[in-house]
Amino acid sequence: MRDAAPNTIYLSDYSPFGFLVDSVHLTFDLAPHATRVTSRIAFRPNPQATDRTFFLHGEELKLIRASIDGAEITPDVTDKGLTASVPDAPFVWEAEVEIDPGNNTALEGLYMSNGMYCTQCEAEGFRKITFYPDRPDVMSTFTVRINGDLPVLLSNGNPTGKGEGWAEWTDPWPKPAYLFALVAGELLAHSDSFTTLSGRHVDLNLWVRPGDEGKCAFGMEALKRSMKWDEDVYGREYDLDVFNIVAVDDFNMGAMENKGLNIFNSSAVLASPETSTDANFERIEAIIAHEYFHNWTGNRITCRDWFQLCLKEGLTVFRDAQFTSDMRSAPVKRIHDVIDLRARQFPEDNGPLSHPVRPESFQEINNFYTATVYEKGAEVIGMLKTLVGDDAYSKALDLYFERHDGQACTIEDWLKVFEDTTGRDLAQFKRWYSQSGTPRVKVEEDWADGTFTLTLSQSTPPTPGQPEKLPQVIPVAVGLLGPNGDEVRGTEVLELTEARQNFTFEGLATRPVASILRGFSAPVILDHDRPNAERAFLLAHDTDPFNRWEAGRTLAQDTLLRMITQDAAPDAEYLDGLLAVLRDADLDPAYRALMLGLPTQSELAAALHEQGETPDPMAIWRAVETLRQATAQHMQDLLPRLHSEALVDSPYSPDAEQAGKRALGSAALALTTRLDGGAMAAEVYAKADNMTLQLSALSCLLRAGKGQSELAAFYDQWHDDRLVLDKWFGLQASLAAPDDAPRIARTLSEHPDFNWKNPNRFRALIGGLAMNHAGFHHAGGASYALLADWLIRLDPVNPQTTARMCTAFQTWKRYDADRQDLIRTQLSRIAETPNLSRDTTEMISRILG
Ligand code: TYR
Repeated sequence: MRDAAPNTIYLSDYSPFGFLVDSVHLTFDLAPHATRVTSRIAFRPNPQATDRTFFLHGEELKLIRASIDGAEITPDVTDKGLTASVPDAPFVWEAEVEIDPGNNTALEGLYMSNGMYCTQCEAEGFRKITFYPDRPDVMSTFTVRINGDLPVLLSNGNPTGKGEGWAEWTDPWPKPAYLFALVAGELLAHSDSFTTLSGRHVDLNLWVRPGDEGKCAFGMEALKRSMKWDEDVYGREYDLDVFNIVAVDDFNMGAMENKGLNIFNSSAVLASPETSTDANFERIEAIIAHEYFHNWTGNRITCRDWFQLCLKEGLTVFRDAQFTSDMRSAPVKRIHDVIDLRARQFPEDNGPLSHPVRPESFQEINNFYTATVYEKGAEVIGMLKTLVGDDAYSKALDLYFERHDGQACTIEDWLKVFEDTTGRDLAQFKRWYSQSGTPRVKVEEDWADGTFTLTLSQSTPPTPGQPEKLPQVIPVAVGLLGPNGDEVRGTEVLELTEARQNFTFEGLATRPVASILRGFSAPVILDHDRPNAERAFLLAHDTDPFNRWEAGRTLAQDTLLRMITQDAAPDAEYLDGLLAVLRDADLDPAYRALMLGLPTQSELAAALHEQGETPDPMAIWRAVETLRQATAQHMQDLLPRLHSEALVDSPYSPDAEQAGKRALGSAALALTTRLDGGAMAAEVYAKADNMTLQLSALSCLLRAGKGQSELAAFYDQWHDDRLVLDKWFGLQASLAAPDDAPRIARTLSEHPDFNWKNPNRFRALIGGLAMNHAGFHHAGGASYALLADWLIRLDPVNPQTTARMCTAFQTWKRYDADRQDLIRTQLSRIAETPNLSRDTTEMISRILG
């Protein structure tokens, strides 16, 4: 579908660049407001291309001079780049430009953070550094000389020269410009080394600002574990003599996989027991692994164009999830991922921002670093692996690395290695990449004469630009349980390929209970109308840990929906089933903690909307409160035992075992707080010697409407630690009672520590409010207005973070007419702001629909 937007870029318009780049030499003369960048680039005509227009991207650059083969030229420069006439033979392009990193608040290109120079080039930031064909299919080797009066000067590749006030780096591996990086500053290294499978010695450094040295050890260990794991599991070795990681405070995303020089948001790498929670440690380990794994899936093999983003991101998320499963608990990791998918990807896929895993058009690529591209992209790979089997998956990956090393590839290339290794036709499977929306799978059961029949039907609702959907290949993992809970049929993968299909199981003595979509074998919404007694049975007996958890989740959701719509009382089957699971000391504490979780209020709103009801955020909030209270009462006698099982008496370690105990302890503390008014939480807070306990106790108190003195003490203790202070902002906004939330958030936004230009701080407060479902949807619309005020204010400073935060409005059409009016007013107000960025313009217009 072609829309009218003039800046829209289409996958179908792809054509290769007219020239190849043989080498790039860059010289940086660093100065905060007048950095000079000199480039010498060897071009040659691309025999594969027909269009020989010589266009180089370039934005916000002051051109000082340009030459071709040594002869000065005057190119045609616009605000997007330049064109010049060039020889029909190899030639050398030279240019000198001036840029202003000190005033670069968008954090794309070369910018400054606390006196340190750093870069962010994915997706299209390199064009803010110098004129260049800034597209991922143009790959070259880079040599970089940095002149600057700073002790640490870093770029990609290996160090090849160094002196007073300068350093030179050479990256022997051809790469696209989005993987370029430069860092300069007063930094300290936490150093270590790793010897690869074939004996290459690699120096590892984690560079941080003075004062942060004590927060590096965990990240370094995680890096070494990642390097080893990629050798063991994928046979992938590191390919340079050094691997540098730099922590930076001002960063739009989590981290960036620049070749040999990963740049991390400090929140995604710095960790200590006193300042980081168990969840922070786990996330850091996963992000370190993710960026490291990109060295093969992203860097050695990159994307032909940005429509193929899932080629590197979906695969790398899948790989980091495998890593976490191996390092920690596989079922717990799977449940976490499904919770996250439902919280972030499902709302996207079922609202105005829905887009395919491989989008077909965009205006601003930064708006497509989404949960769909990343997380659904990873789910698609998981399904592929389930369908072809583990061995075939390994063979296909080996072929992928062998066939495509050094290339910029497409999803077609990716699927072809699977077709070539397995002989399987993946044409229908490919729809997972092109169709947007979450498929619904309806389950019907039949039992006659020893034969159990499952009828599965699939349908996907219309999404923007895609009114009609075709059936997809959906792997549905199924197991059957007998009446005493024994598994009478082990897990089998049914392949649902048609709109409606029957699957039969013969020779059964009694009617089984089916456990369907085990391990969440496909990212779909299951519609299975079955008695709660069966769900309770699965909660007690399912041998598949994911589905056992899911049975509890479904019961919880069902009772909450009936409490909301029919004023029903909390369901006894749910409460009894939960109690039995929590009592089972043989079950992993982390798993039991997950069992105590509930669907989010936003998920409940989606479920109501799906049933044709208009969700009332306050009614949802009250139902959740009531159910938590009933759960606390029901578990009253068990809580002391849970607290003692959760005790950790050895020194703090972020490992899965200890973290699991603390998770159970926190979940139990939340329930205890509902019974003792916060006495125990205050005690835990006072004694806490790590951030996990401190934060969980503080959360319990705030949720109970208490904890003001603890909150003040927390600020006094931590106001100098920017990452902990983010937690202080986030907690208050996300946990405020619905009626207080808009006022608390507004007051915090006037706090002197609300450095709103720092993306972490902005996200902590404004994102925290957006996560507070009933507070955000407060009836008067005060939170909507506050969010819009801040989006309008941030947009000229940092379009990327602004555009991403607009997603808080994406579910607006679920709600009542009054709320829709209030939100529409705010969306229009943003849309009408003069000079709104391309990023935010695109997001708002898609959300408005
Ligand atoms: N490629 C990064 C990753 O590992 C994400 C990223 C994307 C970071 C764009 C920054 C950015 O501007 O997922």
